[in-house]
Amino acid sequence: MADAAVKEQPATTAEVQQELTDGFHLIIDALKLNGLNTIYGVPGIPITDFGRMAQAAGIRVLSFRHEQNAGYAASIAGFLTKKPGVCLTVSAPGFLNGLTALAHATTNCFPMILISGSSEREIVDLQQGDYEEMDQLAIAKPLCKAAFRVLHAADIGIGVARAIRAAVSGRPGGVYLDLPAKLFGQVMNAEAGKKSLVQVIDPAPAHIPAPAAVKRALDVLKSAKRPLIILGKGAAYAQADDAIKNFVEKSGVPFLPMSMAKGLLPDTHPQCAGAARSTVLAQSDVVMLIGARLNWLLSHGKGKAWGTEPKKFVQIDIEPKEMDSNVEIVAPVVGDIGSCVSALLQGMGNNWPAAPADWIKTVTSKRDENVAKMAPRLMNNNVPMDYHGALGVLRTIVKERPDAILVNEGANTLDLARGVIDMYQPRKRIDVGTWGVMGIGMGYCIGAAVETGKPVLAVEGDSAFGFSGMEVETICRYQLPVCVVIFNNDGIYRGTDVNNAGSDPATTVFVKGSRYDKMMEAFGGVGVNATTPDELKRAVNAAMDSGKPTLINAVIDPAAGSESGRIGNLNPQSALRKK
Ligand SMILES: Cc1ncc(C[n+]2csc(CCOP(=O)(O)OP(=O)(O)O)c2C)c(N)n1
Ligand SMILES: [Mg+2]
Repeated sequence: MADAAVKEQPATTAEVQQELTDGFHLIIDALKLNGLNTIYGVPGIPITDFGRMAQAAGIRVLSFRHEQNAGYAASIAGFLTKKPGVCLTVSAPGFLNGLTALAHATTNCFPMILISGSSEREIVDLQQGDYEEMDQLAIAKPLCKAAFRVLHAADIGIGVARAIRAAVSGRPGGVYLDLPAKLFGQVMNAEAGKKSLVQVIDPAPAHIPAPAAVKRALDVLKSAKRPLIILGKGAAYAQADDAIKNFVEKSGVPFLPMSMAKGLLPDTHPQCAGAARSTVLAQSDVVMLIGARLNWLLSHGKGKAWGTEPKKFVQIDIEPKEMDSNVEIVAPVVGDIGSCVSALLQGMGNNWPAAPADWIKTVTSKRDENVAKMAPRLMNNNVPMDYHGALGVLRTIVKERPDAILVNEGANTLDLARGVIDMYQPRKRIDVGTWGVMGIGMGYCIGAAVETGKPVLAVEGDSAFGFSGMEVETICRYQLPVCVVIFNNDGIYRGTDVNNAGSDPATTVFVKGSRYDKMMEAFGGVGVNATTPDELKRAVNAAMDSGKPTLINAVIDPAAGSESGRIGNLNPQSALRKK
């Protein structure tokens, strides 16, 4: 105790200060040493000065209106860069606000570090009621991949190093780093401080797959009569774009991209089976999963969607525990996606047989039929607009601007946009992910714009937007090239629900005819109310050309949507209500 008290004494003379460093500076130095040059957060006790000092030291510190949005920005920064995105919050409530995003990062396998200030350990542990008291480390632990607390300035270097390595190595995920208020002001000898810092060497070591596993997987694939490759967002994360493209093309096998894997190969690629999803799931006999999990998004690999024919699954994943999670995996290939796909490619040799022609024909004709069926709907000029009319416009804009990043959330707005808008480049579509969570919108826009410098187009349900809408001020403040299109159908799923039991509105409807565009104008951005496909087209193109923060209120027919978009079947039904 006496020791700590001495350490916490502020230095008194300029001479002494020169020889000392402190927690504030060591954290900044540790982050910078490891190339973590951006922080997303919300200031307050005990991290306000830390944010100021970090900014002064050349770290980009983006200040948000709510920690959850800062956390989502950090999580998507992790996905886009393969470096942990850093979110910084105050104690208890700020920490809890950021925690949703940390859990989201872990669930989606995005590397992220949530750094939260915390209050005095001796008071927290005795539960004596400190300012924003909470045992944050204990609460974070079950929701992230790893959680650490640093108590001594001399341990900051190793603490930050552990956090980085835990976030990015193996299957990436969220890491919590607890920094008690007292740590920031702790002083120590500057030279010793410098020596205590750790530059993480090879933070995400390659996991090379076993040759026997690679051979087994290729043998199964070769034996298939109706093979299918499913690309997941793990494949997009890997940044092994050329190897994946070469492998898929050399195999000749139809591929199905999961939502955030769209664009890894263009959705217009001749082998893309996106528009024949039900056919390929039901009829394939061998399915190779690359960085995709057999979770609910793939109906757990069984049941009606997968048809009645027996299936063999080959799975490529860095996490051995993923194998056999839902169904038997006959050929598990454990390793990082880049190493695995390169090994597969090499193992194919030069005489790999062409994919069975009758199967390719089945898939292609189904796909072409579905695309042709959809085409006239996308060109409709209905007023009020329906989803297809509005999405047809956005589809063309993304085709013309393939390097723009598309952010997408909502129910109908999500499910229909995912199907309609073709992607052409890897990691250009970012959305609700594994949980189907609402609220990622503006955080993702900011994270994507900051990390990539590319223009961002957000396609948002009016409900979805509401979860992070206040961040339009942040977008305006940092002058980010973000165009937000709100599909305003007056509510959740539809704007037509009525409550017959009283005077309150139905639970799924919002104020009719809301003008979200005015929110953007309030902060100096451009607001547009678009009621026709043509108005929408002009407004989005102007926004993408100018790079000015823009919000377009796209007025959609309130009756156009369906309950829960494409996943209405997941709603539990009341037997009583049916009577
Ligand atoms: C954090 C969170 N809360 C609630 C939900 C439930 N939910 C699913 S979609 C949705 C909103 C759908 O409405 P909107 O965004 O307007 O899209 P629309 O179907 O109307 O196009 C909600 C609230 C969720 N997925 N995530
Ligand atoms: Mg809506």
